[in-house]
Amino acid sequence: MNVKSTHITTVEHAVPVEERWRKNGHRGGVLWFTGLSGAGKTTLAFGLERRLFGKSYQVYVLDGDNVRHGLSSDLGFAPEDRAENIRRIGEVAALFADAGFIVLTAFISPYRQDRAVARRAGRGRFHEVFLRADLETCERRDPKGLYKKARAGLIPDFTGVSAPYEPPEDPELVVDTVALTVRESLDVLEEYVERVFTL
Ligand code: ADX
Repeated sequence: MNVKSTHITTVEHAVPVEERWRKNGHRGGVLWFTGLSGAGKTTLAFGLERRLFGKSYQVYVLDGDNVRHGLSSDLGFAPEDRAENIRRIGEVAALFADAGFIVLTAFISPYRQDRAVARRAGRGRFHEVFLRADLETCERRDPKGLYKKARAGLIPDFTGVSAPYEPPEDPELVVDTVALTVRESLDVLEEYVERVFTL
């Protein structure tokens, strides 16, 4: 990663991350959801946040549509814009993880290279979760009516229609959201969180 500034240093935090973990009762880290639009990223991220919050976890969701209204409001969907979007989210998620949080990110993040950048930012606390659902199913779900618009030629660079989705090659977790109900998917995710973020 290129750093434009010169004459900058890095300072140590006064509170070591392990102390934050002890206070929270769990480790921090990033659960990075990736998958097609309609695969279930938003539903499962917010559903998992609700469940974990109820169990006193420090947890927060970063969601594509929300972040694109603020942090990434200057970006569109061309490959270089998506790369910058994912780079920013990767850095923000890593900061949240450093602050002791379990961060759930819900972005299509269709390019392997961009996800690799986010993984590096997460420095060993990055867990890639592939929400697997075939295009046909996602298109049938079409929760926002966007596939219909994309097929009508109204949305350029639409993932799965006129832009690619590169599935993860070696994700930490795969959730098949076609075979599983929302509740079953949340059970799998909750179990994973309890396994990897326990002190
Ligand atoms: S990403 O590719 O950069 O990771 P991100 O998750 O932030 O995408 O945004 C995806 C959301 O933006 C979709 O859920 C959809 O609501 C909306 N969207 C608008 N245009 C597009 C497009 N061309 N391709 C994909 N999603 C789009």
